[in-house]
Amino acid sequence: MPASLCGTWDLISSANFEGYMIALGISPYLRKIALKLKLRKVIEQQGDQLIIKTASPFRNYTVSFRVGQEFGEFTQGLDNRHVKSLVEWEGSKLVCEQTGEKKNRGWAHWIEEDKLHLELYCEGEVCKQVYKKNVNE
Ligand code: ECB
Repeated sequence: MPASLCGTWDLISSANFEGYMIALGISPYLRKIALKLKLRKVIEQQGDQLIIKTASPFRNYTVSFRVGQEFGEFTQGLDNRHVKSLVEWEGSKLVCEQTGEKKNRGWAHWIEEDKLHLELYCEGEVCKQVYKKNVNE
């Protein structure tokens, strides 16, 4: 059983977020704002059902899905695209494939040394983020 992703997690490091956003076609203006955000993940899980909230003072984004079941995702407030998403456990990694206009797009979450790790990828660009558990929330 993989370590639980559940809880409130605050961003402590981010690499190549810029490259990922460029691959998604985000404007320079929005990229500049996004790069400065203190992102937070709030993850809830009940069996195969997960909710991942990405929160920031600027915008929030929530995705809710069942592991193993493809769903239509609209990335509202991000790049505003419609994709078909499928999330599956690959060992201890929770891996999402987002099929649509952008090739090789998706993300993966896993726990390593009590930290929540995230890779966001799109068309060859990989953004790597690490989150620390916030025990006060
Ligand atoms: C929701 C806070 C970010 C708002 C950034 C605003 C403008 C920039 C527009 C697009 C940037 C592209 C992605 C933003 C990065 C993080 C948001 C969620 C990324 C994601 O797919 O998270 C997954 C995995 O945790 C769950 O949705």
